[in-house]
Amino acid sequence: MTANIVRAIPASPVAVPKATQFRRLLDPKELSFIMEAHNGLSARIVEEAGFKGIWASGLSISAALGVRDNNEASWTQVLEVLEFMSDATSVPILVDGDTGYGNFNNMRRLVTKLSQRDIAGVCIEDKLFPKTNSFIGHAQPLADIDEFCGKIKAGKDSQLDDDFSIIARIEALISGWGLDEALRRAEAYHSAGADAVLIHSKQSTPDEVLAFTKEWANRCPVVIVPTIYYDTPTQVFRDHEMALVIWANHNMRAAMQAMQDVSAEIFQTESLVGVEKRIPTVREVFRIAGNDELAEAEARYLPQNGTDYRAIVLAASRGAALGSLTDDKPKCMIDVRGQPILRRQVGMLNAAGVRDVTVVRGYKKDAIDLPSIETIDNDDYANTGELHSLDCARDALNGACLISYGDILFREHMLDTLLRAEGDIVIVADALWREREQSAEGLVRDLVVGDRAFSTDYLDDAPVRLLNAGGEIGEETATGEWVGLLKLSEVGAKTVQAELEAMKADGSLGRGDVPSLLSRLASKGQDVHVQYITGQWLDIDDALDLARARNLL
Ligand code: SPV
Ligand code: MG
Repeated sequence: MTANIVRAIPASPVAVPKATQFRRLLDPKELSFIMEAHNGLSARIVEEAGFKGIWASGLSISAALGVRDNNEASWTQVLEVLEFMSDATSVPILVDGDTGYGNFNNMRRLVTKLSQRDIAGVCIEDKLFPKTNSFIGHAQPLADIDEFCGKIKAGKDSQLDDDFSIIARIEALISGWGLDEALRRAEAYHSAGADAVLIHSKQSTPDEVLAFTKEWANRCPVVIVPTIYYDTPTQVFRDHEMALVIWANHNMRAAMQAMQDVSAEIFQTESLVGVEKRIPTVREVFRIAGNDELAEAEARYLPQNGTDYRAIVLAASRGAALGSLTDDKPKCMIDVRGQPILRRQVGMLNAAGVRDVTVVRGYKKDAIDLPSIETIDNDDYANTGELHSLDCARDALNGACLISYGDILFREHMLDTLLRAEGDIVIVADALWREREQSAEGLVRDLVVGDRAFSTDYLDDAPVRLLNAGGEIGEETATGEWVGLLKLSEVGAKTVQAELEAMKADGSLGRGDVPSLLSRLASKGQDVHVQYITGQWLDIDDALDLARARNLL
């Protein structure tokens, strides 16, 4: 049994085995239906539609592989398709096994392999290998009854699950041998161990099938394929106590029509416009493929790195201390060695795996026109502060994320260190802040106080907790300077969201800055970790900073 397979639609741990589920569908007391599928996608669609079982049609699998229904696909190629179908679904699959791909010996191997792949049952037809589809030509030769019974017995002796089903398909009506021959064969196959008989017909009325079921009187369950007598009301099948109806090829035919239409239209119009709205979205493709499960698994099993984070860059302010350099653009767009500061930062984020970058714009917003960023506007930037900008980006603040000022430059290792740091809220602070030259007059540094100062001790890697942050901190008590970059886990982002709401409620949000939010969190006992760095970053506040930036780079 393939109990360990990871399914995109996981089977419930207490799921009834597929072979047992299928056996229940063969109970004549209630008419059941199985629907054709021919690959993993169509199998999953059948299950999602509500069907309790799947018909792995030989005709459809062949057609989907671009070959004829004449055993042109080898049985192992069919087995490969079945494995995808079985892994993609949790309802049982009945396989169209054609004639068993050879004699009793081929049948033995087939049944064992199907059982190993968690296929619930196989239907074999009493014709000769290589088979031809029953709806082609007339009077195809039938298998010798005894030889076919031997095949059924060999199959039953080879199944690995007691509930695996072998269904004997009787072609006597289709080949023109009549009702008596069909009944004779049904009796023989039943005695040989078949779990059900499939009585096939290519008449446009159900009469001969109904005549068979009446005579047969449910000595074992009856399965039908009403492809040609499709307009028979389903109640008729119920009234005749049939067990199972196979809707045999309708997904393959529907897909063909859809593909023919869409290919013709795109070819003729040389455009996608006419079809885009009437076909499933790419997002729907991801959904049905089970991408959500993969995302959850990645969060569980992959080491955390930048790809789990998005970034919110606060870049709404002008940066007036830079004078005329900011006449036509915000300071984050000032060129430093051939690139705007923000472009450098976004490049750094992208290189660390953070692809999803949202920039909050305000002053001269149209100048922020970098490719591959999302933008959100704080149009009230002149009267509001950083926290209002952050609040504008609250939709992006709904999972693991980095928050960065738009005017800072740093080296790659700083981002790596931050991404590796533990904690739901982690801020980066420069322990060597005293060595940095003071920025322009009147510009306040974002000093912070951690519960421990930076240590050069190799063994000291316990997290440092933030005690306080913000403008009022004296230089004597500060242990670092916040560089304008922090990291939030999903939980941390929720905490920050909640604090923003609280600040909105008490009126302190509007002009608030990030340090004021951090100090509120710290004072409430919230764990905010401080990741110390030692220089090698800068924020661009004035012309002197710009000169330093050139040296840093
Ligand atoms: C199939 O679906 O391949 C079948 C059923 O064998 S039928 O085509 O109706 O014979
Ligand atoms: Mg077939």
